[in-house]
Amino acid sequence: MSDITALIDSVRTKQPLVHNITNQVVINFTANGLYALGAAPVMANAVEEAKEMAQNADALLLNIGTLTTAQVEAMVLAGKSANEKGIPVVLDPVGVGATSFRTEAAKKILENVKISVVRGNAGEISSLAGLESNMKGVDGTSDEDFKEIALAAVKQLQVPVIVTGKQDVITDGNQMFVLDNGHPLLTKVTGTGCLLSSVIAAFLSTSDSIVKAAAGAVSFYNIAAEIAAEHTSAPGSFQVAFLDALYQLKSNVVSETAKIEHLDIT
Ligand code: ATP
Ligand code: TZP
Ligand code: MG
Ligand code: MG
Repeated sequence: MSDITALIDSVRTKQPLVHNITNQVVINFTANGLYALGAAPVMANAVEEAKEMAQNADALLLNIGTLTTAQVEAMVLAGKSANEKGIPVVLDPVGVGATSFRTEAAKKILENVKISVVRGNAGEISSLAGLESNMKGVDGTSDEDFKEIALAAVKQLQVPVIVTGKQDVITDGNQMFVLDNGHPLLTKVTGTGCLLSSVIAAFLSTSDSIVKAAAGAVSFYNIAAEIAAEHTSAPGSFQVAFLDALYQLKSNVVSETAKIEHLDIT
């Protein structure tokens, strides 16, 4: 897709500020990843400032990975504020289905905030769609086909959905992208899904098409992982090489390397 080049260039020119309300595991990695690719991070969790910070941002990321009751309140306040401003809001429903607290929190956020896109692994998205899911903590799988899971979730939630894994499926119910880049080492470093959701938020802030921006973001991210894996085969050095690749990866290389299948499903 040739417009991926323009999309990546516009993110790097605009340097969008992503307001992250995210989990304690991935705060540092997320901030460094956003800086590396050319965006900017701010982490602000407090109920007292969530609304105001969202007004300063270009995109909002809500991630339920290490949730507290106060954080759910902050997410709803920030989400409503982002909706008023008209900036994109990405929901990463980490571990949804693993506990009823997470499931109720995700439901509350989806009921109160207009979410631009939900991104999760197959288990998480299956759980939101009301399908069978196998959650092992925050890692989730499903025996269902990723395309079916994504379409069931869009139908259930009425929100565009991204299911990530070996392949990635992005759909709003009208168009579908099936992506085939990436590397298994991404699953050996915690927070790679969480950072991806923040990267998608950054990309959404520079585009009118949610599904196209998401396809560009996921392709960019997964090609950076492929390049990082050319330099190492172990998780610790991969994490460092991956941040470097996010920084160095040229937009035209992404266009040339992206494996994207576009399906019209209307
Ligand atoms: P989990 O909680 O199971 O780790 P997650 O939220 O971290 O899930 P993943 O589905 O692991 O999210 O996706 C994170 C990134 O890793 C995505 O860019 C995805 O495309 C990529 N990815 C995941 N599994 C593979 C794989 N087996 N091969 C290639 N890329 C993968
Ligand atoms: N536990 C709660 S949040 C979290 C863990 C391990 C990080 C999950 O990150 P990701 O990106 O979903 O692998
Ligand atoms: Mg992961
Ligand atoms: Mg995750």
